[in-house]
Amino acid sequence: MSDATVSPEPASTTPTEGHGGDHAVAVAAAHGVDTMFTLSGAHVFPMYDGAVNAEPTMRILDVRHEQTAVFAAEAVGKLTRVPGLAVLTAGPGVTNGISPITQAQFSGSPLVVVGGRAPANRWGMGSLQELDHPPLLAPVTKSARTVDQVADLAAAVHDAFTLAGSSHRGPTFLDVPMDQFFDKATVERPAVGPRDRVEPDGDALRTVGALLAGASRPVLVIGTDVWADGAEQAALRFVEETGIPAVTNGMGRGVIPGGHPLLVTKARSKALGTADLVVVVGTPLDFRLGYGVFGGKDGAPAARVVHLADSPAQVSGHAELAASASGDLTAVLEGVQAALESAPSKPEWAAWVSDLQGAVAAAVERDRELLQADADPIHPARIYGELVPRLEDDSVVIGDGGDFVSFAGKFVEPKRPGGWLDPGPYGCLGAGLGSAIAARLTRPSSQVVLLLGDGAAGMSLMDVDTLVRHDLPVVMVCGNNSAWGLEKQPMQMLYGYDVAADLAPQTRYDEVVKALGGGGETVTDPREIGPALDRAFAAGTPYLVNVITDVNAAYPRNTFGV
Ligand SMILES: Cc1ncc(C[n+]2csc(CCOP(=O)(O)OP(=O)(O)O)c2C)c(N)n1
Ligand SMILES: [Mg+2]
Repeated sequence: MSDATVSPEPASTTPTEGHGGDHAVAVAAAHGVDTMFTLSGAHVFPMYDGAVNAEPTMRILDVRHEQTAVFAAEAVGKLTRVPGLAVLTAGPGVTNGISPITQAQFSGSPLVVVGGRAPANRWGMGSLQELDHPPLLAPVTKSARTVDQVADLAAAVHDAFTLAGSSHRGPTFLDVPMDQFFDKATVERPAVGPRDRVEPDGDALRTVGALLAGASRPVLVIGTDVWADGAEQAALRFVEETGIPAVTNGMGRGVIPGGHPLLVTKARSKALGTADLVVVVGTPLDFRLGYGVFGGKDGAPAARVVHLADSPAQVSGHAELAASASGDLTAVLEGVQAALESAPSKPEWAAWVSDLQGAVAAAVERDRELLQADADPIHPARIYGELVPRLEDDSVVIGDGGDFVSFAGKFVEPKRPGGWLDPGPYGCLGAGLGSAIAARLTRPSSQVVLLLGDGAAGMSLMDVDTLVRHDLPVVMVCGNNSAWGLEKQPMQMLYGYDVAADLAPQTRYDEVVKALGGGGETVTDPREIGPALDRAFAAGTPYLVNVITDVNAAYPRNTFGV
């Protein structure tokens, strides 16, 4: 899988004979796909036959639960910015994929899902797994359709990839009746061209430039779509050349490298609370950003808000905006920068920046104590105190869990973009193993670290079997507080008691991994975390470090996301 936005190989434009799977695989390959993620089912056998007979063959990565197949394909889309491909059998295969498909819709991840479907010539007679999928999928995809004729399949797959990979990105779904899938047709396979880029409106960019030129305490918020749209270099230039302080979230993390003097994520609350202008680029103004209401902290007036998005429909409809612009995000950022630089007066932000840098330094100092905590039982922060210094610049870090992953968000500041995967605004537990499979495949020489809450671990750990069968070594770290911690603490706060929040004490998830053919160990002494991580990185097999942590060391949060 290449990190490309344009297919390297146009498909053949001379008519080609083949069954449905041959055509679908050829078109997917022309769009840059080299792996399909799947779990077996006869309804989709033509896809496998197409993959086996393709030249070159397409890799079939078979998993133990369809959610893992779709989470893996979604993560391929996030990591490579080429839509990932999941192939799900009819009925339960498709319905098992619905949560991760929805997650892709919420995160704007490019993803194509091909489903099997009961045969058309028996429709209504009650054949096995006969379910009409598109009505279920329509609300959570960019498009969901049945391809009724094998002769239409190549064009339909082409459309599905084009739509999934175009701003604002997201999942597309199609299913194919079994009798048509196995049938043959001679068709022209569509050629794949470069992706359309939408030019932003020049006046809108000039308005944003003027607002910035008049601001005394601006902040730039950089979100997932900056990475997804390939605008990470434009964003870094914007920050470095204008001197604006920046906060990152989602896959925007790493666009401004950890430790950069203009990265003020660690002083986020002060930055967003006392700014006079907040420019948000490439992420919705949702609960993660206080619904787009900024300023007001320590007596500061409300901030003006600018929303820059990859497409018009992404511009916030609920927030009160001083200005907005949409289109190709490189063009948006370059246009705003040019407008700012040609403004008659140069804004002076140095004092504001140094104020925020002071707050960052204070936060780093406060964090130091937690990161070195030698409490017994182990404080989860200590795990990050040991992990972060061991991370290489190109590592891929994946979070799947509650509080344990919130701590990761606080302490892990990626050095490069495209190396941080979290569930995004849908917040679906269970993405971990699928994401790790995708990361290992697409970043073969990088460290891949999967951070698992013990609750989240239970949702996908069986797919360690997939890591083992396909020889995909990753390091898993389980923050094992024997509870659904992120739910236990709020329930205690609201009711003074909790139910349905405890898990069995100190479960040996490392033994589960060993039973499936990987390695692992349990750690109860904080001094043993570092050496255990070293063994995990050196193992060359899937390896889980099961760290028993303090259930009372809850993440200090001030919002439950509603
Ligand atoms: C599929 C799904 N089910 C339930 C939830 C609700 N939920 C959010 S965080 C959380 C607790 C996670 O526990 P764990 O993975 O052990 O992490 P911890 O908070 O204990 O660190 C739960 C149940 C969810 N987000 N997704
Ligand atoms: Mg837990």
